[in-house]
Formats: sequence, structure tokens, C-alpha cells
Amino acid sequence: MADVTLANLNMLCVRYLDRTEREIHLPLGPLYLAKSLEDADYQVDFRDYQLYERADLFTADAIGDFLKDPEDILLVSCMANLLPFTVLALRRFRLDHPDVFIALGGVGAFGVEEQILQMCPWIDAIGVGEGERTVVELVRTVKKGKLKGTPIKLSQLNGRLDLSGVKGIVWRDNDRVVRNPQRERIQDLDQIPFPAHHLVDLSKYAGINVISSRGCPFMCSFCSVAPIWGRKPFTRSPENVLAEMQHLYEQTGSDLFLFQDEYFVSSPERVQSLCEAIEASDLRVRWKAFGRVDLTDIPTMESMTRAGCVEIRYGIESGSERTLARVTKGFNPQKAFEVLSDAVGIFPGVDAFYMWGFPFETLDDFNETLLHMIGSRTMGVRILPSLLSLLPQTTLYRELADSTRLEFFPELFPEYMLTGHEICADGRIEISSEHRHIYDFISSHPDVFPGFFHIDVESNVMPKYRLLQKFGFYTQEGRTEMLGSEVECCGAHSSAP
Ligand code: B12
Ligand code: SF4
Repeated sequence: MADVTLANLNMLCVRYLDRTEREIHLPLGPLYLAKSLEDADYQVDFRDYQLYERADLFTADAIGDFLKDPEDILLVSCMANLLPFTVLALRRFRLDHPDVFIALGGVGAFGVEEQILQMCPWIDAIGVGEGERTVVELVRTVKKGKLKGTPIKLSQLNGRLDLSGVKGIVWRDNDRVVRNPQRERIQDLDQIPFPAHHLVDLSKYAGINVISSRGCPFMCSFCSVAPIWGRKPFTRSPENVLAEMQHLYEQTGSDLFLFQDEYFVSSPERVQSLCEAIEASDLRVRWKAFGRVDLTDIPTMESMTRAGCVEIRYGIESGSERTLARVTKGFNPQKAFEVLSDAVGIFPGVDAFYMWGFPFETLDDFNETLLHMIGSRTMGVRILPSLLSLLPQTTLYRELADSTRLEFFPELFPEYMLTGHEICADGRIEISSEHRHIYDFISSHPDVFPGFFHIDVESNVMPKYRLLQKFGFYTQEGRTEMLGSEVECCGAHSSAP
């Protein structure tokens, strides 16, 4: 019998018009947590919802069955897209398992912990940020029950479980929601043991994910990644990263790695030393990584390709100088264009993310973005446009969020959906009756789930959307032409080579 059930609900479902596909990625965060727990002598019952075979995946019954026979502590990790579904499914779980302690964590709940705990009395605690040390302390404290060593029977504790000593959580103390002090971040990332890969069947995962750094010092105001880790970046040594790649290569035979850190190219020197370490090793692998146009000069790009990098992904965001300055991106469109044009001559694959639909983006600004996208596409760059999603942890959300302006429009923009990242040629989705209550729940809580809402749909979003379609974006034909049969997602790399 294990000590704790740890469930991964970070997942990608892509619904095309006629079918749903999943892209199954190694759940790095939960596997890091599992390893810390194991190192603290706890046995982990690890479950990955990505691998759960079920037609009605997004129902409380499905999650109830997935989580059946849990241990007396349940830890769940999810992103913002599945947050509404997750918290509703946990309500049902609590009814079936009143004695199981429920903690949520991961990027989805970040920034809205208080609201969730107030809204969902069935959730006991939420982890904030980096979790390796937090989960160990949390599990230790809950196991002790702080009640003179008696085994915990949650339903009989009546809120007397004292979690005040666990840094990095928000929790419910009787009827009060309490935010504990923040936990210090782990600075020497080499000290963190590799994720608990042995708990999963690695052959089932298409994307073999690795992360080489945590944190990003830039100030892009729409970004939800930097606030989650913190602005101060910490990096792993090249030797440590290489050792994990070697270990994974031996375990899986997979020669394709996906670096998931946004700040992978923290400095040309660091990237080059990692590339030299890979080159000097006997590891012959391919990999993909994120870049920033102002940090990848030509020697860096060349050294990356020599070491096996087959795809680089840049966040360009906008072709308008005014918009880039407004979101404090830190470079201008000309620079972006020059670097993209260098990159297509060096990397086998170059992707560019653009964002659109900022409420302060005029049509002139938007047209500049459209031109930038078309110009880059002509050079051979793969274009990945995204409608702005106002995630609650971002500076931009705090600047713009006024719940009276947030409009819930799932029918028009199935970009960020709880039941799958849906690609629809005509921009329409069917909301089935079994999912209706989840949509109602979202629409009545714009302050908790702002990522599902938009600003000025009629005057800001629609005209731009129509222009994008006119130029071949967001159409079935455009997608097929641009992406072939590849699945697209948030910024995690598609696993196809
Ligand atoms: C890999 C990845 C994916 C993979 C996830 C693979 C997996 N199964 O885990 C896939 C491809 C599935 C994916 C999909 C999506 N993603 Co994504 N993804 C990433 C990416 C690039 C890396 C995530 C990662 O591995 N981090 C490293 C690990 C170590 O960190 P972690 O998971 O956060 O875990 C740590 C802590 O959060 C904490 N923790 C985690 N769980 C728990 C649980 C408890 C109880 C506790 C206490 C602590 C805790 O401890 C962990 C270790 O310190 C990030 C961007 C980035 N660079 O971070 C975006 C990111 C997470 N994705 C994002 C989004 C929005 C999506 C999509 C919803 C977007 C979309 N529209 O396509 C889709 C899902 C679509 C769908 N409808 O299904 C956003 C999330 C925003 C948010 N606030 O939720 C991010 C931050 C990117 C962004 N641009 O903003 N993604
Ligand atoms: S968008 Fe990229 S560069 Fe900007 S703050 Fe976020 S992670 Fe850093």
C-alpha cells in the first residue's frame, strides 16, 4: 500500500471536427514531486490521466473511476484549461471519499488559490509554485495529523488539521483561508533528483520532456510562465542535463527530446556549453527547444544544430513595435524578422508564436502582425497564432481585468477549451449536455477562470479573426497546409520530428 496518490491532469486533447486525439507527454512536474516523496520514504501511487482510456473523459464519473481506491492523501496537478473540470470532479470525489485529504497544485491554480478554496470547500490545500519540498512537508504534516500521532480521519478532524508550518501552500483553517509564507526556491537545480521515470511506462509517451532551467528574468506582461517560477532564473549544469538525457536514452531508446523551459537560451555561453557537452558525448540525439530572438546569435544557432537541435520555437508575439513595447517584450519586429530569416537557414524547423486580440491592439497594429506572420511564413517559418488568453497570474490580467469587460464566448473561440484544444474550421463547437454545467460554472466565475474569456469580442476579436481566416490561418485548409497532420498545442513541442 502506498502513502499518497499523485494524479497528473496536465494534458492535451485536440479535437478535430470528426475525432479527438491526445498528445501524450511525460508529466515532468508530477514526476519530480513523486521522486521527492520517494526520497523522503513515501510510496507513491502515481496515476496519469493522459493514459486513461475512456470515451467520456471529461465527466466526474470518469475521474471518479480513474481515482478509485485512493490512498488517504490525494495530490492533483493541472493546468488552467482543466482547472474547472478538475475542481468540479473533486467535489464528487470528496463525497465518495470524505477521509481523503485533497491538495491541488501546478500552474492552473496559481494566482487564484484563495478564490478556489473559498469556492470549493472540498479542496483542503493548494500548493503555490515549485513543489518538491512543499509536497514532502505537506504529506508529513497531514500524515501526523498534528493530533498527537493518531492516524488521520479527515472527516472527524473538523478543520483541526494544522498546516500553518508548511511553506508554499494556501489552505483552509476552519472557515478561514490562510496563505502561508512563500517557500524559498531551490537555487542549485543539480541537487534536484531526476523525475521518477520508473513510475511510468516510458514507452507510452510520445514527447520525452526535459527541463534545463527554472525562471525567466524578462517582463513580458502576458506571460504566465515567468510569474510561476519567479523572475530569477536558475539553471542546471550541462553535465546534469546530459546525464538525464543519457539515462532517458538508455531507458526509452527515444532519440528525440523536448526541452520545455522557456528560458532555455538564457545566455549564448550556457547554451554553447550544453551543446559542446552533448557533442563531446556519445549521445547522438535530436532535440527541440524554445528561443528568444535577442539571445540566439548565429554561432549559438550553429552550435545548437551541431548538437542535434532540429527545431527552435520563438515567441515573436507581434509585428507591431507599439504592441511589443506595450507588452514589454524587449525586442522589436525588425530584429525578430532578421533572426527568423537567419534561423530558417540553420535549423531544420523554425516555429514562431504570435499573439493577437490584445484590447489595446489597433487594427493597424494587428495588420502589422499579419504582415509579419505572412512574411515569416513565406520564409518557411511555421506560424502558430494564439488569441490572447488572460491568465490570472499575468501582469496584463491585472492591468486589464475588469470582470465587466470579460466576455465568455466558447462557441467562437475554441482555442482554450476544457474538453480539448479544439481545431474547428468554422469556429463553432457543440457543447454537449453533459458538459453544460462545466461551462456554466466557468461563465459565472470570470475572476477564477479568466483564460476562457475575451475582451470586446465584437469590435476587437472578430474583425481580427476574420482577417486571419482570410489569410489562411484558423481554417481547416490553412491548418492542414501549415501543420500537415501534426497536433498543435500551447508551446510544448509537438513530438513529431
Ligand atoms: C509541457 C507543457 C505542456 C504539455 C504538458 C505535458 C504534461 N503532461 O505534463 C502539454 C502538451 C500537454 C501542454 C498542453 C497545454 N498547455 Co502547456 N505547457 C507545457 C510547458 C512548456 C512545460 C510544463 C512543464 O513541464 N514544466 C516543468 C515542471 C517541472 O513544472 P510544473 O509542471 O509546473 O510542476 C511544478 C510546480 O507547478 C509544482 N506542482 C505541480 N503539480 C503540483 C501538484 C501539487 C499538489 C503541488 C503541491 C505542487 C505541484 O511542482 C512542480 C515541480 O516544482 C509549459 C511552459 C513552461 N515552460 O513552463 C506550458 C504551460 C504549462 N502550458 C500552458 C497551457 C495554457 C497549455 C494548454 C492549455 C494551451 C493550449 N491552448 O493549447 C494546453 C492544453 C490544451 C488542451 N486543451 O488539452 C500554460 C499554462 C497556463 C496556466 N496557468 O495554466 C503554460 C504555462 C504555457 C504558457 N504559455 O503560458 N502543455
Ligand atoms: S514570454 Fe518568454 S521571455 Fe517573456 S517572460 Fe515569459 S518566458 Fe520570459
